[in-house]
Amino acid sequence: MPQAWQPASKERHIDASGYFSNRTIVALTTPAGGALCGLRISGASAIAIGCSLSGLQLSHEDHRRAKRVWLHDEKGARLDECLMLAFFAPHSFTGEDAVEMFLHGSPMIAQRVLEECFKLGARLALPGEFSFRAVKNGKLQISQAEAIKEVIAASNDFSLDLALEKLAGSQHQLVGAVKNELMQVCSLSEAGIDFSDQDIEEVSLPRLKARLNKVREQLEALRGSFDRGKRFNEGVPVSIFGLPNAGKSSFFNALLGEDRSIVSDIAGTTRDVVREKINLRGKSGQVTLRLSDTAGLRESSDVIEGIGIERSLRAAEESDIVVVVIDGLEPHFERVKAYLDLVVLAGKAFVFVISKLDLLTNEARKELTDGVFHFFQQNAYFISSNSLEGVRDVADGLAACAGLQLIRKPGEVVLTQMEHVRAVESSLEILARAMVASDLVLFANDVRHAMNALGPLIGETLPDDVLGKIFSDFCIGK
Ligand SMILES: Nc1nc2c(ncn2[C@@H]2O[C@H](COP(=O)(O)OP(=O)(O)OP(=O)(O)O)[C@@H](O)[C@H]2O)c(=O)[nH]1
Ligand SMILES: [Mg+2]
Repeated sequence: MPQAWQPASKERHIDASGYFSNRTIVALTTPAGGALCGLRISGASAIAIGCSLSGLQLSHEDHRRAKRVWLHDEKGARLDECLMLAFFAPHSFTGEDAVEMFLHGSPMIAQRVLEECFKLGARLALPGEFSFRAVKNGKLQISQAEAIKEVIAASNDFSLDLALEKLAGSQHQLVGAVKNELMQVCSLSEAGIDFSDQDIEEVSLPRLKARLNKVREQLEALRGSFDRGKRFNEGVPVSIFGLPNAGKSSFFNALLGEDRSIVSDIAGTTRDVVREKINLRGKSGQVTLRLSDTAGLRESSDVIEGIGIERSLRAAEESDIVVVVIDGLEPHFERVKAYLDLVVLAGKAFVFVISKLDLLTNEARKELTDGVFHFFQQNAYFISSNSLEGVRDVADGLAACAGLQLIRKPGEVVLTQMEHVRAVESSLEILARAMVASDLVLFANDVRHAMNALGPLIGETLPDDVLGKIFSDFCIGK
């Protein structure tokens, strides 16, 4: 049978078993080509390789001491002058003996030093293998290792702050506390089984179920955080909404600073949803938006346009912020309002933008401001996508509005990984079963399972291939 066509996966296929080999590993920790280039060696031969390259006799006294040295190859030829630090196990990032060097940033030097390390017995590290070893040796929690990846990949201030908090251990602490509570409920219920002939209130099923309910609330909140978590990394969804020819695509292009959507004076130009990400700098930092330009809304006998309009309405429903663009020359407030009434807009923020400022008299501006206020009880921005007047103000308003969606309570943990949500969901399912358990034996059993289900969030009970997958997404050298 012919195989169904599959799009090429972007995943790198790395044999997870490679992570379990104990050979000494080496990799660049910074891209070569800058002023300096970092190189890290970790494993049993790391110190010997450092000694061989530098001619030094490194001892425990040299732990974490920077030394300025010349490196030479086997034949005594100069490789580079560099700064070198030795770390003795277990006091290193990986928990193994390690050497770090800061070479001059020449790619040629980096290549020569790497090759010399290979000759001396090291192999090139797999992506994230240093972090993997740190986790394996108990130097780093898995959620912290994942946070390193997120810190490096963060593309806006909000996702960076979230990742840094995770790196500091916030997720690990919260999940650890939840697991502890489950463990206690489990122990109490087991004690209740042992003392079932005595009537001890503390270990009675109703009492334990009440205690469990509190844990469920915490886990529910954690599960609910994922939707917001996506907004931190992928951006806050914002759709542009309005009648045909209102100037939606012109505004979209003006905001992006590029000619992304087709603009024309023919009503119904945009058919499909055009999506683009943009980073805006607001008062509370840089924020990412997922912007959608959509088809203008009107009654249309054209089937394709009709589908586009349906998509516009859905895009608005899927957004946190709806930018309503009103044509400054032909505002048609009632029609705009009728379309807004068609979509479920509860909980959304609105930004009203009146276009074509360059063609408006002061009198018209006043009428338009009043009109928006009358129909929508909102203030409006005026913009010209031609002269770009007013676009900066809308951008600032959007950044502020999106920033509000991402505000977290102090210490609030937000999940950003699908695997973690799945683990929380499966734990919640088991806890729901525990809540209707008819006796302590069944109850204790479910609570224990629910506790184990949370393992992936703090790096317990992870099969090797899953571990390998987590680290293979890292960059090499981390
Ligand atoms: N003078 C002026 N013309 C504008 C401005 N914004 C849009 N236009 C013009 O208005 C017409 C429609 O602009 P579009 O951006 O394509 O409008 P749209 O809302 O995307 O329209 P549809 O895709 O058909 O729904 C084009 O001729 C634009 O050049 C503006 O700020 N000033
Ligand atoms: Mg358009």
